[in-house]
Amino acid sequence: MGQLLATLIGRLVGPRELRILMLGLDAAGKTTVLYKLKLGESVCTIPTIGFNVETVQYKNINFTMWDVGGQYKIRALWRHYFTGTEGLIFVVDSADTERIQEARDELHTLLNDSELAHVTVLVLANKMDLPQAMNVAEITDKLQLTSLRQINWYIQSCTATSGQGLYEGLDWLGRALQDVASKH
Ligand SMILES: Nc1nc2c(ncn2[C@@H]2O[C@H](COP(=O)(O)OP(=O)(O)OP(=O)(O)O)[C@@H](O)[C@H]2O)c(=O)[nH]1
Ligand SMILES: [Mg+2]
Repeated sequence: MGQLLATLIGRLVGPRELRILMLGLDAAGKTTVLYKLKLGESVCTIPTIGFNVETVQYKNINFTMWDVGGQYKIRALWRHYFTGTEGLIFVVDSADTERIQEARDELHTLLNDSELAHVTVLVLANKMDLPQAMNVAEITDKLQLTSLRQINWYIQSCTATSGQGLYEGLDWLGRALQDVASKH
């Protein structure tokens, strides 16, 4: 009986579980984001072939983050990770002006998929430490975020290598998904 009560209470106040999918073009910084959050360190990455998955606990939420490789040839694999996704973190290299349209196309294609149509989206405008980085307004415009009328989205500038901006992004995502949960 005591154990049952403990389990029930644990369920009520225990950490919330959220399944997060992290996508974006190759070299946007997804794996750097993941391990900066997990380890608090900027790790030396190699291009991801396949995926990394880690659980990041922050403010009573367990974010299970799936970081899937973004190289063109393996983007077809992204859809295998859609099921059950509550939040999408779309990572963009803010300094890559040449590929921002490609990033826009990939994001809009993702959100046209019925499995992701109701997902909550955090765009991480990464690599803000680079001098040529576009600002948030410019990236919002280039990604055509304001055309996503059915989607609850937010754009956060960040630098994955230093960690600047990452927890602000998680704060928004946690709150936005809390609102979704409380409506059901
Ligand atoms: N200057 C700068 N470089 C960064 C930042 N974040 C990541 N990088 C670098 O960008 C390169 C690619 O980072 P990854 O994290 O491997 O990129 P990815 O999105 O996981 O790439 P794929 O696995 O190929 O999809 C690495 O050399 C990182 O060190 C940042 O905020 N600033
Ligand atoms: Mg990677």
